[in-house]
Amino acid sequence: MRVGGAERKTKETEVRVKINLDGAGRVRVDTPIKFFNHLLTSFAKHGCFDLDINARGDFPHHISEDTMIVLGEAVERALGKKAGIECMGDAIVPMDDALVMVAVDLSGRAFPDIEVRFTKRKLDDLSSDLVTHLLQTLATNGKFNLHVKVLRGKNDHHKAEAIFKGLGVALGKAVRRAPRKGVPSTKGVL
Ligand SMILES: [Mn+2]
Repeated sequence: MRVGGAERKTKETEVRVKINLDGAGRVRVDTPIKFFNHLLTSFAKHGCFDLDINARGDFPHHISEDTMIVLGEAVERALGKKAGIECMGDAIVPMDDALVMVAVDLSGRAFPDIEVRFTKRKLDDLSSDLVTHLLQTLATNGKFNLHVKVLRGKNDHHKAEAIFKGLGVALGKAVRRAPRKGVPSTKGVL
């Protein structure tokens, strides 16, 4: 089982994350931001990860951002040396009117490219401007390439949920074991 855990305690927030990449979608996400919990639960469910998150703090921006920092670190720890995995993964995910593309490469290089626009300021209790910020934070701290593009869609809730489902599917594919690949780079090291 590839399990990674990380913690962070500052004057603003206290966050604990544990992820099992070889899990079965057993999820317990406990933050004060309901819509954020919903997005992370979708992510873990569709990646078939076991995910245990507990986060508290002062403001939703700090709590959600620090959770993504710690989640990125936990994913990186769970991956270890990354030998014998697919390394790349992608997903095109519809959710009614929304259609979203997500692609990841667990390259060790932090490179987020997130293209989404929301019409509403809030996604229930999460500020919509945080979605891009949170995805950037995850890719930066997990040290992977993350491309997200919303191809179609009107409903903001559907767009956001399709992104996090796609993130789960794409990351789930990227971490899948591929023993014949060895180290998944022509450099011989990642
Ligand atoms: Mn911030």
